[in-house]
Amino acid sequence: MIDKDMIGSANQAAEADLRAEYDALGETLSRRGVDIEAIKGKVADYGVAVPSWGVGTGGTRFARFPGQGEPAGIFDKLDDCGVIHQLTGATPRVSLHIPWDDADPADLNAKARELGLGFDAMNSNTFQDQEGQALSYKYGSLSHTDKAVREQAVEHNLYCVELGKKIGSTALTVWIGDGSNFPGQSHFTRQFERYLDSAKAIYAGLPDDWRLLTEHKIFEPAFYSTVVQDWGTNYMIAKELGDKAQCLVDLGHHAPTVNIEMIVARLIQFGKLGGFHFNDSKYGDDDLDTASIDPYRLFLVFNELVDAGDTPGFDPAHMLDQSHNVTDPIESLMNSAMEVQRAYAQALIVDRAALSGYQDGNDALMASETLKAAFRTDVTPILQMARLEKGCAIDPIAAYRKAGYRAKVAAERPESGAGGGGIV
Ligand code: LRH
Ligand code: MN
Ligand code: MN
Repeated sequence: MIDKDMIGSANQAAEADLRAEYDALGETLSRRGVDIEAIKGKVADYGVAVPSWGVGTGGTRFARFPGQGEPAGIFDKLDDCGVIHQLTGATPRVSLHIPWDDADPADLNAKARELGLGFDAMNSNTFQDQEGQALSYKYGSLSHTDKAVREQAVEHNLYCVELGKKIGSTALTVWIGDGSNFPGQSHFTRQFERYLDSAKAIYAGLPDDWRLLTEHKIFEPAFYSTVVQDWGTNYMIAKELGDKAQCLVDLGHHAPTVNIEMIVARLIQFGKLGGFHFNDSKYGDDDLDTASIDPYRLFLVFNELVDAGDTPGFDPAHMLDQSHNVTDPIESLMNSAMEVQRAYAQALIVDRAALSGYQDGNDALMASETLKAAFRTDVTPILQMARLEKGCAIDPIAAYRKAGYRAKVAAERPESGAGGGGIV
């Protein structure tokens, strides 16, 4: 963890300027009828989960260039996640991926307690074969033509639930790589029927207070067809399974021009928005840092979430899902968590009464400008003040660099191999 005194002294040096900027923003917002303290309170209460797999350096299909001090296993990963939360105060939970993060639940709980972290949704993995695994997922998992493979995949998911129950998780996220690479290779309908049967078996093993989040993805690793390819199929799955089943929207899993915020609105309207994997992309499932390519789109997604506000039972899981190839993953995850908070704060200051009026009056230009007015507002002082008041860093990246955490763990952790490509 980072030395508290170091965070304190860095904050002290920046505090006077921050207070002046916060007060100035408070006056601007108050002229617009917005109470800055209320926004700050909501931002302070907000949390986005970090993916355990995001703290290691990712790779492409071609290569992986590891950084220094890569986490060697889940306990190192949790240490890194602890640092992210200590500095930002924005990431209280970690989302585990099994079997990558499989460990004794007592040890996981002890480590999480020590770091002040909790666990978010469990993620199953039937898109890779693991050492010692009886049957291969080469031709699919939950939708495989062979019943024995499907059963193995179902069992794995139930195992994730069992582990999750012991560490305080209440959701299972299922993403599969099933699909086909050639026209004719798979019978679309029979394949989807098999998937639904398997999903129902998982659903049947879900505790009452759990949710099953199914994640769609347009393509990859299957390139011709994908079983759970879009939000329409995902909605059918959630509808077919029952109330505990909802859809997970990963921002990178859509065709480039798809209107994701509208998908979000549709799923909210029908009670099926279960959660997010935040990231950003230019071409496909690039898993780039959240808001690094299109911050406006992230804002528009949050605009829908805030608009849905207090809809009863509306509680989507918020997670990052990223792969960091050329940056320090801890820095990228801190930045991304702060970008998510920023989009949330900007969405909170949208003048919703005015927007509604412009929508009803068909004033397209002013409706758009109303959103832009919020998006153009620099809410950084709100985020910084929320962090200062929590004892986190006003400037997490600067504090992290000053603390020399990466060099410290590089000296303690074994060097990780370059390897030939990664899956995320
Ligand atoms: C698939 C995905 C899914 C996986 C993660 C590693 O592209 O987004 O969420 O579990 O990446
Ligand atoms: Mn994802
Ligand atoms: Mn993905």
